[in-house]
Amino acid sequence: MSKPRLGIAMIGYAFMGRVHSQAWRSVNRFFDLPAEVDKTVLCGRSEVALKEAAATLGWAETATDWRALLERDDIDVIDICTPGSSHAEIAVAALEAGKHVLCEKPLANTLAEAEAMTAAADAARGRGVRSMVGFNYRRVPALAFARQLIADGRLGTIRHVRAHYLQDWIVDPDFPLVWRLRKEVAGSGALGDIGAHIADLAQYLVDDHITEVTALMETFVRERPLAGESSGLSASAGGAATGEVTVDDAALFLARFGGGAIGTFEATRFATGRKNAMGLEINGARGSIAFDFESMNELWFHDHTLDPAEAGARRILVTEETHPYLAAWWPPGHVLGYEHTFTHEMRDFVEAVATGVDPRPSFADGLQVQRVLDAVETSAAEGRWQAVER
Ligand code: SOE
Repeated sequence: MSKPRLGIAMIGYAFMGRVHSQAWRSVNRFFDLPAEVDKTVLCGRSEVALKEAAATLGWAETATDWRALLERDDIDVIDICTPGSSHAEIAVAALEAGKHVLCEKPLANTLAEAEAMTAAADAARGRGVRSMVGFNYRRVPALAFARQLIADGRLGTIRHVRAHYLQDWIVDPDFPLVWRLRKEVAGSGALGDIGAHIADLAQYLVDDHITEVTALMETFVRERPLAGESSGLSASAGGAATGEVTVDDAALFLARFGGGAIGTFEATRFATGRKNAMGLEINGARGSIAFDFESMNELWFHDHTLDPAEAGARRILVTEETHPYLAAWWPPGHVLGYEHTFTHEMRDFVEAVATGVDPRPSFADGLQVQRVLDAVETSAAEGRWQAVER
């Protein structure tokens, strides 16, 4: 008997659009799911670029008007892969039209937008309409396994969470003023783009909420060359074609968790030499875990209950078929990559939609992250501890 089908319309086809396309293409090839996805429509603004992208990424049709997609009966899911400035408008309209929504992180550019999106998701849930925010790193097998270890009590009471996300792609002051460096499009800089990932992951792994923060944010390079025609920015009068950077280059914050743990968080695009170094170390009374995305198939685990003569952190290669998601892939030791985390994300989303349950992270989870980001910005601006509202 043929399986139910889910028509996908994806809005945006840059980095996230490309990796989502790969995930939509592979999810039913590697996971036996209760529904099959069709890559039905790729939606964007530029007709020519769109058609090339649809051919390359394997989408059946193209569209330049996302609102028209909400009227189509052959579209079941709206996959939002656009910059944060359009997340709220698209997601709220799609949910109200009865479309399931997968929205890239961060959920929104402002707390108000995230609250509106969460309210729309709550209302839509009552009509069986599902929504999820794309914190893909939750689906790194080593991190899903770490969460299991923590949930099983193997670390005991959590004392410390130490998280960083280190990149260096804008260290060169001549790197142009792309959309990620403009507040009106991105909402914030390193904080919302990569700080959101570690704020979500830390809370997810320890199953606890950040309750207050104190923060420092910095913008090292405040003027950059305009990013060309696509920037939509006009050259400054008379001078060289430069524009103002209106977001943070780096954000650091200390945090308290509701259960008593304390945390240190660093998100920066100026960690010269570190390309996508997202890492965490979590210390508990009975043990610790440590992870670095640049070695994403490995988890370091220290069991403090062992005889000190035999204790110490050991490297677990998270590629056994008993590890999360691994049964779908290769034999032990044949490691996975960044793209697989998105296939896992689509797996969980499709299964949830097809079986009528709410996927995680929900928009409410995304709102909690947005509240942390908002508190970090307030704290950095006012130089004091800031509570994270619930
Ligand atoms: C930032 O450059 C970025 O592309 C993030 O936006 C993604 O969420 C992260 O997975 C990789 O780095």
